[in-house]
Amino acid sequence: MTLTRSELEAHWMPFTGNRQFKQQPRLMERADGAYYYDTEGRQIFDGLSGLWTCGAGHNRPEIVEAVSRQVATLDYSPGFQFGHAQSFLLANKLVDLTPDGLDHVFFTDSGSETVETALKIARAYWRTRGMPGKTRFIGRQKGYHGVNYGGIGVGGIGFNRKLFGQSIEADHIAHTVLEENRYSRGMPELGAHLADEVEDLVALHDASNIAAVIVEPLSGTAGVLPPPQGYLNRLREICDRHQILLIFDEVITGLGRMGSLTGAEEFGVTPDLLGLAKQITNGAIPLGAVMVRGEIYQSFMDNGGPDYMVEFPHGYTYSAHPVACAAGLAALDVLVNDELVARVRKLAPVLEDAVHGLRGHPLVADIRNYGLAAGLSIVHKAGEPMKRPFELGLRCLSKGFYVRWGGDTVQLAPPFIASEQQVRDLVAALGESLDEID
Ligand code: PXG
Ligand code: PLP
Repeated sequence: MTLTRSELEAHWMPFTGNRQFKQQPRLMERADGAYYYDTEGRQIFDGLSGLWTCGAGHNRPEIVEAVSRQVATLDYSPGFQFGHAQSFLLANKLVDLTPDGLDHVFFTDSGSETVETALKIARAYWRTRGMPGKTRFIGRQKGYHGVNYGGIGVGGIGFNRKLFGQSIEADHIAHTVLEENRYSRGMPELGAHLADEVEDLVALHDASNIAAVIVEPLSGTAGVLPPPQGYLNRLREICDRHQILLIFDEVITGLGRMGSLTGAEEFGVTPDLLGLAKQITNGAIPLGAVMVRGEIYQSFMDNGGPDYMVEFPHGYTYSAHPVACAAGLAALDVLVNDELVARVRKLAPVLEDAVHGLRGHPLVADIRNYGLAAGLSIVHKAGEPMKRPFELGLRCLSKGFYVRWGGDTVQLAPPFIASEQQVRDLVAALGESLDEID
């Protein structure tokens, strides 16, 4: 189906140049496995797994069936004061798949809600412990934690904040992109010391005023920034020393992309709260989750008053939506049964070798990768800093490859089910596109 120019007007599209899009729309019609098919009948390789969501490939029959069955059986059930079995089964599965100690799950509908929920749990937890002064948050430059007010407060991408005025107050430690680490394969060597900036903020505010540090173990949106060796361990030590909670936002890194079930597992550091979304349903239905350490949950239970009282006044109409939970159960079964995490580990060196083959191109300023994710920084065009990545995206599309562009970066995150040849072809299309722009 094609739409006229006027039919495109009403929908104000998210994170999109609406004026350009509506002149030159890019409309997907259907998808299958690692491919999209657009309204012009083009086959397009999905080089970002949707928006980092669809690692198991599109339209998985197991997920389609589970969703269809659930929507026809129990389409909705009140999430407050009532329950249904799927959410408990899914919570148990998530507890099994994530590091020991993360024993409870609070469901949300997106990554942004996951972040807001984690921030609220952190502050409220300290109140349950009799430390109401611990309210400040520490985020990181270049961090992306969704688009709601808490998330942009702790987030560190100026473009996503500057229009919106006052948010929650937060300090930001330095990002981990260092000149000396350019073209690192996997975790860069230098930069663990950057975690020590948390100590400076403790000296400034005192730990009695700080609730939590929140980071993405690997920053995705900012252009795939893997953590420097030892950095996350150092953050964990500092947080422990000062009784500050550590939150990992694993909306992108969670559930396979890093070559382990979580970034926490891959990098060997367990946070107090761990946020998931995206891959949790393989993108089929919106769902997010906050994984919570046992002691935190218990503190709410112990301080909740009479047992009919609500211990945590928080939740969304669609928290633990039955159809989303059914999708989640099916998607996690696919992830485990098809051994997709092992598949990521196998493909990661293929992507690494291919993408680092673009080093030396005059328009490439840096290349980074980890697991099945890679980011390239593109040399700015004088006066038009974000133009080249956009042009690259369109060039790749014309060759039948979808990649993500944003800021001064281009990102690749192919589906876990991709073949080695498909991964090489994706990078080759990007290489050709680099040759075609000025
Ligand atoms: N935290 C992190 C670490 C994320 O990557 C969110 C929170 C917010 O999730 P929702 O579901 O509210 O969008 C995200 C989302 C991209 C891209 O291409 C990344 C995200 C979303 C859309 C595009 O880098 N990250
Ligand atoms: N606004 C109004 C007027 C509402 O009644 C509700 C929920 O009942 C919300 C916002 C929040 O919606 P949700 O629970 O889907 O986040």
